[in-house]
Amino acid sequence: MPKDIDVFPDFQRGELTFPAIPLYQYDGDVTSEMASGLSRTEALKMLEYMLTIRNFEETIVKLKNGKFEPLAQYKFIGATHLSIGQEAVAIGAMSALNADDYITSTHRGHGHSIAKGAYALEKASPEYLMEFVAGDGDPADPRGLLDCAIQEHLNRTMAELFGKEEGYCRGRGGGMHIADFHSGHLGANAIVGGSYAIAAGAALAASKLGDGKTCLCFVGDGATNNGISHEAYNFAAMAQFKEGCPVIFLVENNQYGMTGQERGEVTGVEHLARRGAGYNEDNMHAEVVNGMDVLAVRDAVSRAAELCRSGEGPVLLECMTYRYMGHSLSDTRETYRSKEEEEAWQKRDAIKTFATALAKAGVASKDEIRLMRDIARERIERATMYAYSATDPDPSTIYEGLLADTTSDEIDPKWATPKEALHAEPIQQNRDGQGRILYRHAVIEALQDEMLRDKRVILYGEDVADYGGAFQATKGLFEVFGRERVFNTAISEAAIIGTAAGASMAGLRPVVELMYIDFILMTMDQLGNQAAKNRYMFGGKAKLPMVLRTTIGGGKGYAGQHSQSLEAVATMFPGLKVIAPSTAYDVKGLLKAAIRDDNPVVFIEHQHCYTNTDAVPAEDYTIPIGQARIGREGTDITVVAYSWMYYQALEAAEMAAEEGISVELVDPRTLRPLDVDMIAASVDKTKHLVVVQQAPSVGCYGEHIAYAVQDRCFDAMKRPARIVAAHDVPPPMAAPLENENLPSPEKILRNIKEVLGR
Ligand SMILES: Cc1ncc(C[n+]2csc(CCOP(=O)(O)OP(=O)(O)O)c2C)c(N)n1
Ligand SMILES: [Mg+2]
Repeated sequence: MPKDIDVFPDFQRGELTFPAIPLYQYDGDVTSEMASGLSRTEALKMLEYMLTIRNFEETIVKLKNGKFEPLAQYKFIGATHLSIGQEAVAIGAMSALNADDYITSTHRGHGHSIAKGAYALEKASPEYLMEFVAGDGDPADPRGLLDCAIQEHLNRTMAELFGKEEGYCRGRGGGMHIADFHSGHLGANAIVGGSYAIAAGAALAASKLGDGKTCLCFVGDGATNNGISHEAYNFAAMAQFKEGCPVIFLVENNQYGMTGQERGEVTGVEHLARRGAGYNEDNMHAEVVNGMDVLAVRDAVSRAAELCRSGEGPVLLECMTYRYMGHSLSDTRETYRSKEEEEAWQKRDAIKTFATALAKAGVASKDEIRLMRDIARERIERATMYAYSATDPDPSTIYEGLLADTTSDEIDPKWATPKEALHAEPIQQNRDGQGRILYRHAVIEALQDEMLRDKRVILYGEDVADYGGAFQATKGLFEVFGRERVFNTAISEAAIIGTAAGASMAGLRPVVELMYIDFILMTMDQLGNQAAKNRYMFGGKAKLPMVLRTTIGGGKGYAGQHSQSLEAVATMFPGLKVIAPSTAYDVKGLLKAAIRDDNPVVFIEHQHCYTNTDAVPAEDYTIPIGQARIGREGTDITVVAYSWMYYQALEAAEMAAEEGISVELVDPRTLRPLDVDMIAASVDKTKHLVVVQQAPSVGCYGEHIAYAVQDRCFDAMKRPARIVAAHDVPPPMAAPLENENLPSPEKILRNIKEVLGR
């Protein structure tokens, strides 16, 4: 049915106009805020935590320079991106969010982490605090208990910077990758702009789950020019999200990327907030905020969170601030900025001005402020000594935290999709007399089963909705589940994967589609640096139950950019599982297992297999990820082939049989983790190995299979393994060239015979 969106313009003369973007509109102060509800305690907390962040960062400077006296000899390794000068942004923003709202952060994120954790603890229950301090506090003394919890929070933060087991991420992440899932901190990101889509995805999850949460995405000014910012802004602003996408993009504009300046140098705009006008009719509610005024930031973020909660997100805030130190401690700043400029900003120092305002309003005396400074110093000293004497991770635990060993096989019935939520009767696949259906229908059946079973499973990607996907492998699901669960995205491959990663960290189980695996190269940061790493880097604490479905093509004259077999681009990342089934039976069982797995899975379908048929039980079944299957038993040689190449190898095996050669054909089905045991057992028996794959020979996954098996079976093998691959060229278009390029049954047979010396 055609969409009901009218795309025919009226061609009338006119002009496009945009609502104005407010600049520095806040005109409150301590007195006015207190008159409208800010308590004295809250006001003092803001100063206390700004002082805590400042002292934390100054301690890193001292540690690095050998000037932290108790540890003068200590060698502080790791990055030193400090946020001295920017404290009002972190504190203003976090004081405005709810305890369970999400944030994502940046390489300059110590302040964000301290602020988020502290405010989450401020708002936590005594039971939670007792658990957080592992029984160290006294529930009868709430102030003491909170103090204890704040100290514990600072200890864990500092311990992470020291790379210790007690750190928030067990020393796997360090200062640039702190995450704290207790407090909704979904992780700092050392890839500039890397968290844009993660944040939009977490907000998508909050909106779909209806849990009322908002996600605030801290990004630097430099990050706003990275491609993912555009994709994420657009994703969050899509008109089809009738409930809005509750994400606040907070640009912490400290005036410099590393040394490049957004204003006047590397962009053409005065204010990055202006970009909001490009994404939706209300400019994403963009505004420019004085980031040196903690109350102005608090006001702006409170309003932004309110907009998000009332279904009007996303929001874009640009907070003007300044980093006093260099980009890192190795940057002396002299080549790109003047002392006068630094002094001008320091005159507006957020801590000094807020302390003065508190004193002037009679909220805190000078002595009280001095005392707060001392308390901050003492807390950070304790945290530093704690971190120093905390435990170094044991090298034998290096794999801990890489993959989750859990699934959603057993789920609470509350997650089942209620019948009333369906927009149409579920699809029944037509089976022939032998129970066979198409490979593409097995995809649909698996998706539908899992979506019925668990309403956290949603499906999105390019053209997957009304059109049913470029290869019709999602056909009908939009009609059954509606736009809430099945929707089209813009052509934004990086955002598709990044949002899926973020959504999976925030409670959804998204399945997303990339039309061709060739387009995976558009997503490398989101797949390789974010989805693959976010569990390990954050100490094994995150779960990312997401599935990226994609397809391999080839053999259709589509040439270099639509015919590649790029599975090795996914298998190279620890933290991902990769599946490439050849039969419809395996598609159904493995796709269901992938959706239930709590790890990110890349699920590779093959365009040539979509119309193959196979007996596929209509009942629910899963196939364990990581188990190969013997497709044909044999005794002379083992051939390993997956995806479409399985069929080329099968034909070769049949031809070989006519020449008296008995081939054992193994389909690994899962590439990562690879079932080396089954392949090795076969090779121990046959003593010969040929690996077949569609990708070119250099840097291919077949090299890994050959290596892993030879490493186990060297003594049993009579000849080295042979890889039958495409030529080392991009896929050509012309049929004679493409035919020459793809491994054919004849070519496979020739190699089998060579390996056997026949
Ligand atoms: C994708 C990417 N490109 C470059 C870098 C190197 N780098 C680290 S921080 C930084 C500057 C980032 O500027 P901004 O986003 O304004 O954040 P700020 O450092 O000012 O807090 C650069 C270029 C990186 N980490 N990631
Ligand atoms: Mg910057």
